[in-house]
Amino acid sequence: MKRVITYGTYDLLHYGHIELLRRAREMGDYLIVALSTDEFNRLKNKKSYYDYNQRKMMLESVRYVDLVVPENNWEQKKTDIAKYEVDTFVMGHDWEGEFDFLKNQCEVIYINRTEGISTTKIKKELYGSDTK
Ligand code: C2G
Repeated sequence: MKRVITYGTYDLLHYGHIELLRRAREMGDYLIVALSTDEFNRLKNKKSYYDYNQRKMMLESVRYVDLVVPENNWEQKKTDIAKYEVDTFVMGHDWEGEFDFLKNQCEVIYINRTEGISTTKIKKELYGSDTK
């Protein structure tokens, strides 16, 4: 059973997120998403439209996702990989290189983001303001 993990805020769930989840899931047999809590979002200087429970419920309804766990801080990745017996860590290429320190524990893969879509873009086009 090959276990894959990925991390993120996943606010205003869109097809770019789904594409990442689909490709991550296809790398193994089981996909864990460590979902940024509202508190951690503040640390990331991100404000999500939906709160953690709403974002969690939406991710749990995605066929590619097997388990959603909270992402509370930057430091938990090493322990998560051990705790969930992860074989592969996947992130969009906007994070290229940032998590190479995990390579001694598991495979680290950065995959291309889906162009033309982002939560920030949706907010800007919907609300017009320069939101984060
Ligand atoms: N993503 C993508 N294509 C897009 C938008 C996002 O592939 N058009 C990917 C990102 O690269 C990321 C995942 O979807 O791998 C989740 O995106 P965010 O919710 O923006 O995640 P982020 O805030 O970057 O959180 O500890 C890591 C952080 O929690 C990552």
